[in-house]
Amino acid sequence: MAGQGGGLGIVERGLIAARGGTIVYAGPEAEALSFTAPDVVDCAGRWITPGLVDCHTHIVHGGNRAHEFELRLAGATYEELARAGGGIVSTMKATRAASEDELMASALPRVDALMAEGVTTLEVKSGYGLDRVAEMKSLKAARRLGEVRPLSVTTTFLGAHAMPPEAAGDKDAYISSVCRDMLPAVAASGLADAVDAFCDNIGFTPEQVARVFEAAKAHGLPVKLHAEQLSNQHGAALAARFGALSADHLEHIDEEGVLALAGAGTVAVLLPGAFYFVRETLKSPVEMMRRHGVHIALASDSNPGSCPLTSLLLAMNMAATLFRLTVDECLAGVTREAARALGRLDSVGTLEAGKSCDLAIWEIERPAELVYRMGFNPLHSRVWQGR
Ligand code: DI6
Ligand code: FE
Repeated sequence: MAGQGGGLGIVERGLIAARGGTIVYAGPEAEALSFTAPDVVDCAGRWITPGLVDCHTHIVHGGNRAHEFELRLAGATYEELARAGGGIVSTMKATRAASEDELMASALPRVDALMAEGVTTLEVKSGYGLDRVAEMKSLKAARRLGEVRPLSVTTTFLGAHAMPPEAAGDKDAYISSVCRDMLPAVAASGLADAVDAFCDNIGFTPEQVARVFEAAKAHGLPVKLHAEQLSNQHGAALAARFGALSADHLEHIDEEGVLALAGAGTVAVLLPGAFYFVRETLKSPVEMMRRHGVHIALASDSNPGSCPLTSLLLAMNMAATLFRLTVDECLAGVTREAARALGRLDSVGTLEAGKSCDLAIWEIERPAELVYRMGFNPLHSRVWQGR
């Protein structure tokens, strides 16, 4: 995955050496300096990729929304349920009612499912607390996932996700509390690595999002944005203007938005599981993104409402089948590009000296098998920080 230009940078008969959890050599075995290592693992012809990076999840939350799924099967739409006080707000109630321990315990089986398919870096958003106490509780639970599992966790504060009922529909006042109360407390406690918002007709306007982004910048936190998921609010251009790490979803993005992402180097994170699960019909303009040289990442969007998915392998298959991404784009999308979308390309996402020795070792004969199968896990083993 290393190096510029397209392609996967495949190395046959490769060797990876690590010391203290950091890669010191990755390349052809024949070109490696001779060294003695106490632990040599012969991967016996298997394929090694960077450990997978899931750069967009809402995996910490209370409850589930299986009942809303049944209502949707009976004809209700995702947007109607949200407007009727269900949706994110119903998960908010369950999240507020859960303790930090309970939030962590309920997230662990989902995290384990991702890890079983080779995930070594996981982004986790808050956004189901919607007040200072519950947002901080969620972020603490997220941080602790990385303490109880061999996995790197990055956290994102998503206070501007939806309106809590007590805000009584006053979005500007709620955004003020996000900026003046929640975000400073989150930043001061070091609980978030980035700040996100939901810019949409059922979320917040670009003006409201801009206020959140200004506050994030004032606290030295990078930003990312849920943009153009259900409608085109020109959120991608706003994100680009703030130098966002990523703009995510993007089914409704137009060419102006694509150009803005390209110009700013903001990664487009595609979430095919959410597209599938809410039965969206408009697709992201992938060909236009390619033409303008936008970086494309893929993520699970694991969340109880629009995408109860805990498989990056299936996300890749969906991206290929539904969005016509190539195998190379899918694999780069869950490694190098996902790392870029987290601002972590310096430490993960490719197999290069100086990066964390995070590996996924696969029982496959060619990389396309990782994208082609549905519901089959060919992971042989997983290495995180050299272990
Ligand atoms: N868009 C999404 O797809 C998730 N959040 C967002 O802003 C879904 C959140 C949910 O329905 O619980
Ligand atoms: Fe999301």
